[in-house]
Amino acid sequence: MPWDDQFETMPVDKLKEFQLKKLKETLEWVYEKLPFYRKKFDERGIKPANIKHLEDIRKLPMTVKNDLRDNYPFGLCAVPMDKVVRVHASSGTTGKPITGPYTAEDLDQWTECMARNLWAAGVRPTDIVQNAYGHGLFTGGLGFHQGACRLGCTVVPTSSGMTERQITLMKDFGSTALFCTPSYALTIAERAEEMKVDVRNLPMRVGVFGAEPWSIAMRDEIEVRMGIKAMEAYGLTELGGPGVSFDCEAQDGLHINEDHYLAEIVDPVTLEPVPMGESGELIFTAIQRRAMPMIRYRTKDISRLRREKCACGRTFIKMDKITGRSDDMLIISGVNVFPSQIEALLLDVEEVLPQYVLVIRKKGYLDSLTVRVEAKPEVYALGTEKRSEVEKKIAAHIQGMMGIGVKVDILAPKTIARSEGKALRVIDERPKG
Ligand code: DLL
Repeated sequence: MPWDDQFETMPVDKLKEFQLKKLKETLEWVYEKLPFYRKKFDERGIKPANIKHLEDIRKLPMTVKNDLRDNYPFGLCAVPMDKVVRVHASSGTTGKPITGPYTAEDLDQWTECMARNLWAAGVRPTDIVQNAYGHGLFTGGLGFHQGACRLGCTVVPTSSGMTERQITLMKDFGSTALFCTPSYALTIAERAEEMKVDVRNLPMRVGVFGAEPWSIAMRDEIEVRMGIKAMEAYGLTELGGPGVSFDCEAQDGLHINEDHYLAEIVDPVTLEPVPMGESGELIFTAIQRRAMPMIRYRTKDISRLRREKCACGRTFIKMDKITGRSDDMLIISGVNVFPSQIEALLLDVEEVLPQYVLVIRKKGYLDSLTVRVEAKPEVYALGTEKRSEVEKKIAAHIQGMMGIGVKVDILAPKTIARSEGKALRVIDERPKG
């Protein structure tokens, strides 16, 4: 049984009717309240009343991250500040942060979306949940907190970092669920092994991970090392945070909370829709939010949509795990490469740890890729000859599977900085501009 039996299993035609109703209301709302959208719609000669079918959404202009930056901090907020009860923000590595204001009702909807997410992951009111997402401006900490509170779980808001303490509390409190980024889950697993704590023998049974791309191989690795089910959450600050889509027990794609988010997939270059089932960039329209509804937001996240019957009974459309971002897609010798593909290949190699960094440099006109990966301590100890053998083996594996030549550097264990939040996996040393 899903958390919400009204929407999560609603027949698709009814769901679409509901979406159209909410879309129309939202378009009227932004057109009336926000000069930003009114101007963009007027430039295209479109009035909200022209949208009569869901497909008509394609007539509307898209919104991009820069629009949010240009309107920093609250230019895209459609309600007066006295109706805003919370503001989150995403740090971003460059430029101004992206802000996410919420009305009380927006917060309530978000909480409901997170409750669905956690319930579908198998979290129950009896769980003691250790929430190791960063608490603060980042939407992960408080989003998961609210969802777990709604379920009635025992919530332990550890936030991220202080890894030893995470493990001690996990043991002392008997935590049964863990919320954090997948890379931090691995950091915890590794530290626990060093502390001679076998997480597999603790009551911990399920993790809900997200906020960064991770491969299925990495999911399997976490499941084996921690002896838990590794479930997923997806979302972004611009759309209210996690809770946009979520894993169910089938672990076969993430159900999108379709009564709140209208999803499209487009070709990232032409911005034209791609046929259902084909890979492209995810575009979302938030159809129930009021402080900052988003119209056709370009996520830059690459995925596929699948409308199919799911074993769990939910009718919500599914998106595949994110395979990368259209903007950090690497092009190496003409081949499109996503860091997650390389990660999956590294996890096939038994001599190395799942700790890696990809370094991109420019060599003449061509990009070159160096994969820096840590060896397991016992392999590293075997000396340079063994290391260069493993380097060659990995390079050949990547060449064989992806058709690109890379340089592999085997590093000593513990040389790559461990993640407490989103892992830094790519260092781009190409000249800018
Ligand atoms: O990362 C929200 C979140 C918190 C999601 C906790 C899940 C769990 P931002 O900081 O705004 O929001 O970053 C959003 O992170 O566009 C994706 O590129 C990436 N991302 C989020 N979830 C996933 C996921 C939060 N499950 C950006 N898989 C998004 C892959 C993800 N990438």
